[in-house]
Amino acid sequence: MRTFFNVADIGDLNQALHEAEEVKRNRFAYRSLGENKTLLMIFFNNSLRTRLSTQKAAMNLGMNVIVLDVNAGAWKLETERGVIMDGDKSEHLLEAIPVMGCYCDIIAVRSFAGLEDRDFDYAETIVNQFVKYSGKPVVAMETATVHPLQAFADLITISEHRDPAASARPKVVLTWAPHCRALPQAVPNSFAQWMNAADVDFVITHPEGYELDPKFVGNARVEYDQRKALEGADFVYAKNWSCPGVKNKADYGQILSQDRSWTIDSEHMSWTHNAYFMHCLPVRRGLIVTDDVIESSRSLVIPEAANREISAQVVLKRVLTSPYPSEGGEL
Ligand code: AN0
Ligand code: CP
Repeated sequence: MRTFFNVADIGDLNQALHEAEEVKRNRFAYRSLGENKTLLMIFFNNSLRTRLSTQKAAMNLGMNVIVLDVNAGAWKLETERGVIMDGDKSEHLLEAIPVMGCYCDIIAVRSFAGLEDRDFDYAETIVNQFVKYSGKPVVAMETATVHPLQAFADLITISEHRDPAASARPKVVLTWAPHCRALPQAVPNSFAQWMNAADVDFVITHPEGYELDPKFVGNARVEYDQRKALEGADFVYAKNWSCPGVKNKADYGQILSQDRSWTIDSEHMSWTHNAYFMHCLPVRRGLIVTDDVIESSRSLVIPEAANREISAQVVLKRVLTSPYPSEGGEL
């Protein structure tokens, strides 16, 4: 595996889940794999979980890790080609990326959607330049449109908590929930992509106008009535996202609704099949979910975060063991 962006990059999901189980049982079994190898983690945006869990995963594999917060200490980077750089940006991404590539064996990048220009974001303009110009394998730590380390950790968490005695596939519901700031679509996009590939019955619910990009929705059932969607759910995955601009490009990145009736509270959970509550974190209590639900015994938010170490370790292990240079292209 040379790049990690999409569910297809990980191949067979049962095999990946099996590997996750193995890593979790003995996370120090592959310490020599990463010897004298360096992971460079580049952050254009804030992070708690991704930063800590990916670094921990690399250390479990015996890797050296360098972390760079681009906005706290590096030169301000120009991302557009062809501009006269007479503003506040001292360096161009086109030099910075190959320079970063010189110092590492794997580059992991976090670069959120700007939410201003849909085409720029959905073309993955920033991360694709890392693929093109770094000369190194690239791992997404949330790009403009995907957050696969999170989706993989969520899948691991679901497979650990699904009822092994149940004959039917578990019903997993991705529900939009209100928020006060415009957030990217990367988390719901990847969650949908991974759930579509997994052995689950997957439903998406959101208010009108929040339709995710069809390439991520795939064959998932979309139900606009949140109550109907939640009925019989085994897993409720809440997340806010801003308008993906599918129906109306001009609305891209906008907040179209702040409807608090979508906030997950105990009444919402009572409609489900005693479902587990999931969220990738960070979460705003009172907007996305009420205190009692997130603190309940059915809340999986901490196990999900714990599994970020496992998903990252499986991914890094695979990159370290795959022939290099090899397959894998732009997003
Ligand atoms: C980010 C998002 O919604 O994409 C990161 C989530 C992992 N969340 C915020 O910016 C609050
Ligand atoms: N879930 C997640 O990616 O969290 P951070 O933004 O804190 O890394």
